[in-house]
Amino acid sequence: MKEVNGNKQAILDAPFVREMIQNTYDMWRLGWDELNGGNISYLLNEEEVTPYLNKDQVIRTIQLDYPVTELAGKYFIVTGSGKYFRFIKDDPEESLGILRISSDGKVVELLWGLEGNSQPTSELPSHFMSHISRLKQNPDHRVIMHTHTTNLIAMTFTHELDEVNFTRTLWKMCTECLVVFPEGVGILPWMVPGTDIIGEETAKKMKEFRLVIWPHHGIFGAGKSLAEAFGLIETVEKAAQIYMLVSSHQGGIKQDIKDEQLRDLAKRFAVTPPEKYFL
Ligand code: 2HA
Ligand code: ZN
Repeated sequence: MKEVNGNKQAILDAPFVREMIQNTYDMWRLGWDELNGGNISYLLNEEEVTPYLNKDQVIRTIQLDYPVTELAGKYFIVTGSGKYFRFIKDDPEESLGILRISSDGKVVELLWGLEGNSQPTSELPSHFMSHISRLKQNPDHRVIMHTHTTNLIAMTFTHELDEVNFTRTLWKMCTECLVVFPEGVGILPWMVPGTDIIGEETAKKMKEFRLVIWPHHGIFGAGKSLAEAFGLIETVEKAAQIYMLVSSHQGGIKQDIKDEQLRDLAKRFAVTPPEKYFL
């Protein structure tokens, strides 16, 4: 669709398409997204998409089994169901889709991509419900990212799944963690993925947290940009990696960051973690 001068620009050069390709490939390279694991949805402004497509030309509609009236008229670029992050760069038109939520919130209108009758991510309920939650917290919110971070998944087997204790452990693994996610991390019980119920539970946690852990599965991250959502997840995964390293070390942990040092950090970096994290 390369047309210039008043016509549509090549959509594969759109910054949001380039960013989706770059992020999904980086996520695969980090070992987070094996096979078809992981999914992303990225809220776009109408002005961002209209240079690249005719917004009145709906390719097909896809029924939602839960209405998302709060998102009516909003545009998203999403990853497709069953697509391999490793190969999105080779086949973006099949692997990615630009959608608009209909005015009644009951269907999504496909405007570009998901060729070959591809479907949007199986985790669409969790994504849309989480967007609704995060937009209420922050009008600049734009991205929901789900991925299978290796060390974090490992940690959900060996660490108790209490949100306060889990957060405290992560904070103590790398000095800057508390500054990056001062609100802590939310944790769901193990649940079947791809369902409305896990979507509702994830979205409830997203009122308080930008990071929600699905034990033995992976993580949901939210951000104002792909870079921010990725960076949050990357930071938690790094802390989890250090936890797995130190807890498998024969000598065990000999010293760590103390609570009063966490308080000093919060003060220095002007973040206000909830008091529940300080024992
Ligand atoms: O296969 O990660 O949770 C995509 C997923 C589902
Ligand atoms: Zn998953």
